[in-house]
Amino acid sequence: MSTMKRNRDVTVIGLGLMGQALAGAFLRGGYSTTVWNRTAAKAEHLAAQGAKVADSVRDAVLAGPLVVVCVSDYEAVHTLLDPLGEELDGRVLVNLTSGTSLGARETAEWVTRRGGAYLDGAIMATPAAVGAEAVLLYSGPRSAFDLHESALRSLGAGTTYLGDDHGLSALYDVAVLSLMWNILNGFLQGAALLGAAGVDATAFAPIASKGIETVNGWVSAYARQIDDGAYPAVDSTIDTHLAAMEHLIHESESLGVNAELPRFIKALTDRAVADGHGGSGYAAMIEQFRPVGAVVKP
Ligand code: FVH
Repeated sequence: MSTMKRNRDVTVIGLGLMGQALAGAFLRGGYSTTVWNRTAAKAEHLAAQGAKVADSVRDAVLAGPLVVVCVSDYEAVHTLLDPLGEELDGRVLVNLTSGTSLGARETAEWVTRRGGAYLDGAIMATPAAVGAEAVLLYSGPRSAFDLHESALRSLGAGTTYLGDDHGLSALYDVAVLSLMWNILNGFLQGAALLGAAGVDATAFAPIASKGIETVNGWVSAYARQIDDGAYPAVDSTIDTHLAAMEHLIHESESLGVNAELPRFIKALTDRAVADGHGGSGYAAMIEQFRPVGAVVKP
């Protein structure tokens, strides 16, 4: 691998909603920004802001030492980059396309074989937050992150390096998506229940926010219990939770609200009780989510 150089030239490949926001943030940060997109028209307003528009993916990659790609999926990433060879030698490729940890690790091997360094990234924000408060996660070689840290920081105040394992960004990404959908579905279940009694979702919203804050306050202590593999019932036992879940199911059923989600949660909880965790704290439910036969750190 050639010596990696740092300068103020950056490339952005993929100018969808997110790619345009990324390129705009680099331009505002004073970086000389080269862009390329399959549909060339999407580069026009960036060109008006000072971006250089490359004629090909190859020219875009050759324009600088830091190449950021953000397209729909990994298939598109490979469609664009597989025809390249030595052009990646000595460059850092940062892939901000959403995908899986396996895809990230395979792409890392592919880039490394061509003499480049690979950082996988996850954007935990909408385009409007890019260049401002956005959280962006990176994983891959520390040296590659360090080399381009200041450029990457111009994309978001929440820029975070996770570690050498290229798969970590994608894993954190899906972990946070899981969190988001579980919280949102809980809110929607609650809004449907109250809606059945004529209560507007806007009336529920402040109480829902307080409930989310309360749960937020439990996360650190539960994380410690999960890492320790011991789940003392500091606040409430799983048996107590189970009784409340039954109220939720009965209310939902009697009001004609969809009860599939609470029934599923109760089914998991029944299994935890059957495994002997009725008297444990809620963090013991982790055992219903771990892969079967997972080895827990001592
Ligand atoms: N937008 C968001 O809020 C989320 C936030 C979290 C992370 N995501 C991920 O970012 C990736 C890109 O998302 P996007 O919002 O920019 O998506 P689009 O606006 O739909 O733009 C898609 C770009 O991908 C290009 N593209 C797709 N397929 C190909 C292909 N086969 N060859 C070349 N380019 C391709 C597309 O090109 P064009 O249609 O304009 O010609 C756009 O540049 C994504 O992984 C999100 O999960 C965003």
